Amino acid sequence: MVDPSQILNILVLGASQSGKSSLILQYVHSFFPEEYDANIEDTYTKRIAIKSTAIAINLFDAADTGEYSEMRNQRIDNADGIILVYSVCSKNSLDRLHQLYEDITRHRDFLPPIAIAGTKIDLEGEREIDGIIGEKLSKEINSSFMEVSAKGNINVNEFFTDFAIKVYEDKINKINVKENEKKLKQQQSQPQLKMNQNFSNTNSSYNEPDHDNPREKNYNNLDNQEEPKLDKGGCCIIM
Ligand SMILES: Nc1nc2c(ncn2[C@@H]2O[C@H](COP(=O)(O)OP(=O)(O)OP(=O)(O)O)[C@@H](O)[C@H]2O)c(=O)[nH]1
Ligand SMILES: [Mg+2]
Repeated sequence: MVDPSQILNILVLGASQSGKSSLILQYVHSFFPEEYDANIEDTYTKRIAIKSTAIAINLFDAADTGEYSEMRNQRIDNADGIILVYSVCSKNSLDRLHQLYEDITRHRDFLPPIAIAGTKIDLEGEREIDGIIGEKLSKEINSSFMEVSAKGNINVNEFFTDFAIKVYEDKINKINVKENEKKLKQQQSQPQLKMNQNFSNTNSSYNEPDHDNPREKNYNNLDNQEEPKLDKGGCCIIM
């Protein structure tokens, strides 16, 4: 069975035409599509090694119709990490990013790791958003941040790899916390069981041993063969 920590489900959200699909395709297939393919929803898998462990990263490329989507909400629920993309050449795409972030916080009580990508930095002459603005936003929402370009293949690998490591560590932590909680519950239920046993023992009436009774003789013989078990509370040792 595959260890669940070895699969990272990462949701990629952002305004239409912000550059989500191009970014994912550059990372997964080292390819920049010259033709614009609108609103294609797809899942891409990239396999990498993190700390010598083989990890499969599933990237969900979510089309942004701007409308309510039950599917998107489910993906927000199930995501181990979320990437928010805006284009540095589009103020509208940054506004949309704010809305998407609000949708996420409304939907999930505990946020997964989030990373912001400001893309299309190869189009420096068309820039509408300064890098400091993206940086500031990422600090406000406690996310990672990098400016990238799918077309120029700038920072793409670094952006995804750094984030995957963060998501992986977060997932391992969550799994460990769950396992510890499970162990604690088991430990808490065990003394309860012992107490119940002790309670029933103290309630039972004690009879003088009848040494002529063959069943009791048998017990005595067994006792003699074994070391007395002193740690079993509530029992009396028959000498
Ligand atoms: N110059 C430049 N153009 C880019 C870059 N990334 C994407 N584009 C262009 O921006 C347009 C939209 O890119 P997509 O990757 O399709 O954007 P998207 O966010 O997937 O769009 P939807 O699927 O409609 O939501 C396309 O024409 C791309 O060629 C980039 O890094 N630099
Ligand atoms: Mg797309």
